Amino acid sequence: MQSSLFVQAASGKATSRTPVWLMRQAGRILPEYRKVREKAKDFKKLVKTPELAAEVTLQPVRILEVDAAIIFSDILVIPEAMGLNYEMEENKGPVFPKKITSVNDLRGLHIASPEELQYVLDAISLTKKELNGAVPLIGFAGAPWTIFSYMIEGRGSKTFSAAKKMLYTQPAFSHQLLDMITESTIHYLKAQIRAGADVIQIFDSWAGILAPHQYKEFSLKYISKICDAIPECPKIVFAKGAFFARAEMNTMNCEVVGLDWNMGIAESRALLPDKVLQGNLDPCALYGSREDVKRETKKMLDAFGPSKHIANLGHGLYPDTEVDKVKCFIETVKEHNKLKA
Ligand code: 1CP
Repeated sequence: MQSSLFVQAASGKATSRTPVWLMRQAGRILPEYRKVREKAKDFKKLVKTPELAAEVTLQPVRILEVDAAIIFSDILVIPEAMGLNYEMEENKGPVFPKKITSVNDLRGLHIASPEELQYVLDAISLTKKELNGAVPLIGFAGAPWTIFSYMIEGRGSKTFSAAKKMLYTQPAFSHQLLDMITESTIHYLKAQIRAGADVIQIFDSWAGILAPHQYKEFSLKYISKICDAIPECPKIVFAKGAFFARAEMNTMNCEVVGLDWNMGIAESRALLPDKVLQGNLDPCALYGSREDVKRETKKMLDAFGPSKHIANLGHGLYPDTEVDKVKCFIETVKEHNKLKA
């Protein structure tokens, strides 16, 4: 797998063309996914059944012909393994029946051991076997700050004000919980790599709601700790909305930095000269016509240039995106670069 286009690019090496994959490539945009999802009845059953998780991981490789697979799971498996159970409400998203409200609640939590997430590791081993070297497999975890936010809020939120309140009112407790999540995540990611993950991505989906000084203290510090602890494979850090932290991210121990669509490409190159960049087409650009998709994709590719780039969206695919437009995005990336080679 070291020789694959995607791993080469993620390691900072030159490639014959830009590799492409999409965040949330496995999921509701594919009718084939919805069928398996119906069979599994609920989301957690799908995540916890390695055969089904492997099947939906492979679907975008087969149907969309992306250059990498990402293991089908969720970032919320970590809080669950630490002792905080979540439920996935149909068409609503994740909900924690019990949430963390004070330091007393830490008594019910522990640092997760990889055995508690054996179902993910089994899904990774099985997927690797079935991929049979076709494309590499990405393992992933949420960044400690994003996981912390869900554990405090108990669900998604527009402002995450309860989680932010904790940082202001109980910083010592916040650090204690962030440390536990970080330790759990390091063990978990290392186990994913042992099970076969070729590259890992850290999702900091709620990075952008913090002020820069808080982001440095309560998020970047912990992402750095994870990156420092994992020399085994290339690491991608995607911190949605953290445009203010790009200069700091250039010194972090990761090979790739993911950009969202708000982050200017030329400006990001200047702030992150040592990193491979991943991204960053607005997922809404895929609502346009095929011509629109081609034009927007080429514009993005030209702005990044032919090297040190992994093509992706600036965040996950929206569920109502047409499969044909996603294919158009992928084909454009593959062809545009071939013309240049
Ligand atoms: O009905 C369904 O099938 C549930 C929808 C769904 C899916 C397909 C959820 C619920 N999670 C997933 C899978 C998933 N989640 C993957 C693997 C699929 C792939 O990428 O191809 C990954 C990488 C995630 C990661 C994840 N889960 C993130 C980080 C990435 C991001 O989009 O920012 C986050 C924030 C979550 C939490 C979560 N899980 C599901 C939802 C709807 C949410 C977001 C809730 C919110 O808005 O706060």
